[in-house]
Amino acid sequence: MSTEVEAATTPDLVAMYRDMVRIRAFEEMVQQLFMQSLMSGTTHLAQGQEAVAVGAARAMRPDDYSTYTYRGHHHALARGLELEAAFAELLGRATGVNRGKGGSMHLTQSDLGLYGSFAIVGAGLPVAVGLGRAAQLRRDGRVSLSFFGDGATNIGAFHEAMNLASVWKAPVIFVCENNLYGEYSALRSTTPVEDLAIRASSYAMRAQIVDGNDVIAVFDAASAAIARAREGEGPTFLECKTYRHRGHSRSDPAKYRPAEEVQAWMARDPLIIARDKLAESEAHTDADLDRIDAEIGADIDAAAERAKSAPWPDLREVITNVYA
Ligand SMILES: Cc1ncc(C[n+]2csc(CCOP(=O)(O)OP(=O)(O)O)c2C)c(N)n1
Ligand SMILES: [Mg+2]
Repeated sequence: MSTEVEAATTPDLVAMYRDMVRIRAFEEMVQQLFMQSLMSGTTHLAQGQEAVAVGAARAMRPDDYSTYTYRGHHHALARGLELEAAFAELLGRATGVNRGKGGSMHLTQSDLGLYGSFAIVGAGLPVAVGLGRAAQLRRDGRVSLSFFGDGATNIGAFHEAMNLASVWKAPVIFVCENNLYGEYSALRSTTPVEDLAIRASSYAMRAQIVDGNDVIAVFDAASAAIARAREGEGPTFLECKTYRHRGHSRSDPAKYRPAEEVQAWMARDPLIIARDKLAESEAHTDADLDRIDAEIGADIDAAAERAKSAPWPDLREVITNVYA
């Protein structure tokens, strides 16, 4: 059985720009809500990495699967998670997508193909292989995309998942968001290779290095990998080179990163790259794009306000849907 809704075959840059702006503005608001102590716990923002999530999501079919990490707002929103349900979840409200029990690190909605954000580094990869393998056995044409950081490539589960996916020729795309840093450590201090794509060769797996800040480059690479996976040609490893604008979590000012490095990557902000391309096409003036930004800003403010006034879960719910 295959779905009648097919994935996009040509990139719609305006739509992708909108998606990226929405994610950026969502995370700016999340930062503010944390600073105002309206959210508890911690949060891991992905500002700067929006093009990976949006380019890949736009290449997927609605019934394809995603797994991702504690840094997962961008992946959940890119695949259609509603703003208000996301804000309410982070605020612990009853209207949150997981009824306020998951919070920032666990945005999950199976009917959008969002099979989970995993806080244990590398833990989402074997699950993505299982989802892909199940689709392969059912012959339903679905593919499974696993998003993870550079740090995960030094975890055993990464290697086990890559190996089995290759042996089974499972329809799985391994998407590494190489942002050059693990929790606080530079990749070069933990890893002997600069290009992580090389690691796929141990598993006889096709791999590609992608400009992870160029949403069209990500869309094209993901589309090609997904098409091969659907045709039964097996898994692909995509190494998306990118950078996060902030530190690891809200308590990390990231002082350990050289200022020139930060500046160089800020100049390659995925939103700037997309705006430049849209301006080149002459169909969209700066004023048009500013109008899009303002519209989305208003949507974000309204969704956050609604979530802030949403009810708290009933006390009796405290022991439902959790392992005792
Ligand atoms: C197995 C495991 N070890 C350590 C940690 C603590 N930890 C959380 S995030 C992180 C860094 C991961 O870096 P990376 O995979 O590059 O992802 P990024 O945070 O850059 O998105 C670490 C070590 C963990 N959650 N799980
Ligand atoms: Mg990283």
